[in-house]
This record gives sequence, structure tokens and C-alpha cells, in this order.
Amino acid sequence: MEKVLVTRRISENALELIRNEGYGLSIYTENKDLTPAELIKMCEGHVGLLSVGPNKIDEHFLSSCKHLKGIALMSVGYDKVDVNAATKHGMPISNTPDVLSEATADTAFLLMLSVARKAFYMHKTIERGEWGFFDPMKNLGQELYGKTLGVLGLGRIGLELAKKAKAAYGMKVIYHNRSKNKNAEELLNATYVSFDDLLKRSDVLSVHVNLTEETKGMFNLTAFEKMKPNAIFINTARGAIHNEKDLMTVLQNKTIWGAGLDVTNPEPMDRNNPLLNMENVCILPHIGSATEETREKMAIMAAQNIIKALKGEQMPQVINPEVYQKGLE
Ligand code: 8YV
Repeated sequence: MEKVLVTRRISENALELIRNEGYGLSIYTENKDLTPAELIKMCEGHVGLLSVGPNKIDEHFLSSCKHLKGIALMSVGYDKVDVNAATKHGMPISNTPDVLSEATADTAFLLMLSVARKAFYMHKTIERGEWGFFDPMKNLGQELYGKTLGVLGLGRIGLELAKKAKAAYGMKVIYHNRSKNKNAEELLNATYVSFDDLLKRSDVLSVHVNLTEETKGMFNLTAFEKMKPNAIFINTARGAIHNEKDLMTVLQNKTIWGAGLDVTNPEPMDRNNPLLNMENVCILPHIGSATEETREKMAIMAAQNIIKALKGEQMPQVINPEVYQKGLE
């Protein structure tokens, strides 16, 4: 019986789909990430990999696992994958776009409002017994009504956030992308601006780009220093897109007003990280897509993709469709 390796516990319905197609399953359930060597070893005897979590799919892995017919990621991000190497090896790889856009945009929205009202810090003050005398000049946040939301990467998730921000607070939307998003411009009256203008004009700046060599460390001191003193920085994409030391500096110096992060570098974040105790900072443990509904849809999508790969058919959400063209290795 041909078998699929699944690297985390996932929805039973998704596993059932795979079993119903006549494939066997191995499910790695330990609460620790697999090392590259362990992952390679574990893939032995399997024809499909359903990869959940931060597994590195690089040249070494791909040349050691040529027996796999396909790899389905249960994530939209594929920064752990060397796509060129996969294509060179003729290995189809799929991701899970669209199904997590709303949940992830909700997380960005949650952070935006939580930072604006210092919500996480306020919670801590109660725990510390500091909810005392009423001072009308204390605990003041800021409002979002009519302010400007800047989106870096107005794609699927960025668009969902922009829709919510416009509907809830009448926020003006500006964005910076590699190419213009005409649909968003019509739908939201969004304005395309340069990256520099995005930094200078945003009251809230939310990041929705992939982690690539180009976006790595894009938010450094130089970038943060162009932002407004009332600006809120939100990152629900990947932690390595902002430089944490520089973010700390601009928050301490009040160069920007606050930050909301669902992603850090490294993950998990150290529990003693001083950012966790800052008044205008809200941090979540990478729960962008973590709802029952969305994780179910992601698991089903990944299962459907791996089934297709095993049948020798095109994976619907393939990220390297070039592998299906003839003439490759
Ligand atoms: C996942 C994510 O939780 O989809 C992504 O890119 O970051 C999250 O939705 C995580 O990657 C699990 O594999």
C-alpha cells in the first residue's frame, strides 16, 4: 500500500479523504519539530508528504527524497521551500491559499485594534493589581476612524484586511505591491504608492508579503524612521520581514506608536523578550489561521492536493506548475 507521511496532527476528515482513496498514513504526533535528517528518514517508505509546520524542503531534502511523488504544504507561505530546486527535481509542491485569508486578516484586524487600545497591556495591569484610582488622562489609546491603512502586499489577505478596515472605520487604503491591484483600487478606492510613501503616510501599516530575499529585514531602522510618530506596525506575515532590534529601538524612542505581531523571529519567541512588556505592543503566537473552520479547510485542501499528486494528476494549488511541462529532469 502506498503511504503518505503527515508531519502533525490534522483534521480527521482530511485524513479520511486520503484513506478513502486507498492510501496508508503515517502521522508524526510528537510535540517537537523534526530535524532535516529525521524528516528524510521518516519519508522512507512513503510516496507523499503532507508537510505541516516549518519543515525545510531544500536541495538536500529533495535529492534524498526522489521517491516522493509530491509534497502538499498545509500553509500559504512557502518560504521554507527552495522552489527552484523542487522544479529542477520535477517535484510538484502545493500550498493552501485563499482558505485562510479571512482568518489571517481577522488576526491583523484584532492586533490593529488591540494595539490602538493597548489591550494586552491593560489586561496585564489588572493581573498586577494596578486597576486602582480612575485617572481620565491614563490608559489612553487612539482611534482608527478615518485614518489611513497602508498595506504592503495587497493580495488575498491584505485585501480582506482592507475591506474590514474600510467597512468598520472608514479607513483610507493605500498600498504598495510589485504590481498594481486594479480590483482593489475599484473595490476600495485604494491608492497605489511607493514604499517610501507607504511608510510616510500610513497610520497603520500592515505587512502581507511573502518572506523572500527581497522582503527579509525590509522593516529596519531606516524604514521605521520614515514612519509617523502615531503609526502602528502590524506583521502577520513572517517575523524575518522586520528587524526586531530596530523595532524595539523605534518603540522605545517613540519614533512609532506601537506594534502588533503574530510572527516573530525566531519562533517561538523567548518568554523574557522585553517587547512582551511594552505598553503599545501586542504579540500573538502565530495564530493567524488558527480557527477550527480555517484549519479544517487547510487540511482538506492539502489532502486533496496530495491525493492528486499520488494519482499522477496536477495538484490544484501547485506553486511550481512548470513541473508539469515536459522535458524537465
Ligand atoms: C500556518 C502560516 O499556521 O499559512 C501560513 O503560511 O503561516 C500559517 O497559516 C503555519 O504555517 C502552519 O504550517
